[in-house]
Amino acid sequence: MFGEAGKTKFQIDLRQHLRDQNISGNLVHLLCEIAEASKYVINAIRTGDLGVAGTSNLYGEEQLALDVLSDRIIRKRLQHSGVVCNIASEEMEEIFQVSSNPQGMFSVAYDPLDGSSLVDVNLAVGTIVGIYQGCDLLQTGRKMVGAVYILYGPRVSLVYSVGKGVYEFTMNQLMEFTLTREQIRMQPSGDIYSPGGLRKKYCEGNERFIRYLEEKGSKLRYSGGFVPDINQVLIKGKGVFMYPALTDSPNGKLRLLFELNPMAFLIEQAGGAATNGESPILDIVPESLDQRSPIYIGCREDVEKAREFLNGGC
Ligand code: AHM
Ligand code: MG
Repeated sequence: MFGEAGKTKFQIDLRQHLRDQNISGNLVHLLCEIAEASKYVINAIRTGDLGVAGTSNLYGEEQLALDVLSDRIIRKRLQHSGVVCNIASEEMEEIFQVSSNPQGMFSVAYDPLDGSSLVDVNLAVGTIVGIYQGCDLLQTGRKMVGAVYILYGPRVSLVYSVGKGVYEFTMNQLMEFTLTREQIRMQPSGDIYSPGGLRKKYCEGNERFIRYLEEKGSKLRYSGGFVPDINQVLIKGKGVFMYPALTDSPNGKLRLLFELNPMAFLIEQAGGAATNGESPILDIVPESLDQRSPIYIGCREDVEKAREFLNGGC
């Protein structure tokens, strides 16, 4: 029999851990609400219809696409959390203002189910969340007070930072998140690379960076899911992920608010770096909700090398 005092660090659950972190009760509450929402998202992924929106289930009822359903699950939690004023999601065209809480303490930008096109082939997907103080969402990522991702893989893990290092929790059989890694740190450079986009559309600088990585012995590790690909780089502590500018999309594919800023926040907190090729991702001032940017993210020295190869342009 173990009482609370007899718990090892691997039995500490998310709420208890957050309470021990000396952060505001409201932020603890918000992070726990996000974690709760993810339990419904993983349930939807595991049991939901694989069809697209508009298809019917066994009973002839219309099904929602998983990304739409995940968006609703998370938005509802945030909306009723009592601490959020503005919500932006990759699935919504405009900011959702929480009318019951116009002076709320936080605003949240999230991608409810990144990589949703991988669900039909049963590959890992994830939720990505960035948290800002106050009601302004168009701030630099540097101003975030917290970032979280949840990876729905063979296991479900939650990685978060509130600017005090990076922690990983893993869902147990009781669907509780228990602490599995603390103060995750990245090496200065690594031997994994994860390159998004079509290679024939790379610019010369990016192509030379890829050749540099291959020559130094880096292995290609790309799943096509941003969350699992970043998780691999972060947890192994080595490597670099990129989604570069392409000849027909100079801003790449991934979105600053919903995808890049939260990941850049987490990777920087672990001692890594993230750039668009010129400046840190976290220093980009967003002009619109759906702004995209190229990204090079991972070990500090590898990201710096990317910047050298791109030399201010792509
Ligand atoms: P999504 O937001 O529509 O799911 O797209 C984002 C996904 C990322 O998970 C992944 O890094 C990228 O798109 C992969 O794109 P590509 O197939 O062009 O390499
Ligand atoms: Mg996405």
